[in-house]
Amino acid sequence: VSDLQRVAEALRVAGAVAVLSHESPEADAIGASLGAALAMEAAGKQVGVYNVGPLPAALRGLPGVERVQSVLDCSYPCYLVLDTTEPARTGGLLERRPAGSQLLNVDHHLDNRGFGDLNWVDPVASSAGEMVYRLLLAAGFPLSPPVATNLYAAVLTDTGGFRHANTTPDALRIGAELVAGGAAPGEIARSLYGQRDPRELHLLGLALAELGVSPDGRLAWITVSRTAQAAAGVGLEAAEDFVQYPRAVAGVVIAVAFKEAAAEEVRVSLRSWGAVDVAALARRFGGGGHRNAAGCTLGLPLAAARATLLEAAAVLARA
Ligand SMILES: [Mn+2]
Repeated sequence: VSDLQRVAEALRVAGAVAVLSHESPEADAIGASLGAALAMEAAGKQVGVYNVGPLPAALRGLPGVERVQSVLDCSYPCYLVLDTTEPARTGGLLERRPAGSQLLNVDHHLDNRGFGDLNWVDPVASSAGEMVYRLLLAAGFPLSPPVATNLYAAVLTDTGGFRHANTTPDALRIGAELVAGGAAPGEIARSLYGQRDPRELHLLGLALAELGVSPDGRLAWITVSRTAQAAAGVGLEAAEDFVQYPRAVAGVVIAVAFKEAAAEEVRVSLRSWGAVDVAALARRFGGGGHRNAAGCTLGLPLAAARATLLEAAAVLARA
């Protein structure tokens, strides 16, 4: 019996399930959660969806998103945790989980800690959305258009719009199945990518004005300072995808976005092309992620954080 089948069976027999995912969620966390929740509900279960947030505006078009709650103040016999490497990343949602309840861990991160009573971790899967799709098939839960829409949004986001190296045959096949099941690609793309506030683009402009490139051209970075956030009138939630711009510079193998959250708190997004492993780099600074997309947080002032991280990244970029 595979891990997938064990988790599917646990969900099949559960009467009530809490579905959780990581803090600062993107469409994979929320789309996978809502897809699983709506399908299990259609299969007759009592389901709650929980995330501490904050939910970016781009996710507000996902079907059922109004059901996401930030406080988990009742108990369930079964907890399904999606897209989350370790319990702390739920932002405390699991703290009051009753003894004897079942914890199911479904994730595609290589550095997942295996914290569940049952664990299905598949680092080859493109997204948690893809894993939930396979889970629904295995458990016999129905695929409705709202479920398909959420899961399509999840797969689309984590593959960078079917552009990243994790755009596997399975990701594309499942994408096709989800479209056949009622997901509308044009509407979903607009809902996810066509919701920008002009102030967010102003912040992007300020960040791009400080684009840096290493002398050898292999490393590029941008900085989103608190000064820029104040000037633009929006915070870091607007800057989630800004790292794609230094990554788009010709010849670059590692891209970095430095996002100043507080006087001594800098969130770092890392992206790479090909075999360059930025997850290993992120882990050296207490973070994690995937080979080509990772992140960490440095407890340093902005300038020191940038100097420290860029020094390590430059070595990796030359290798
Ligand atoms: Mn994911």
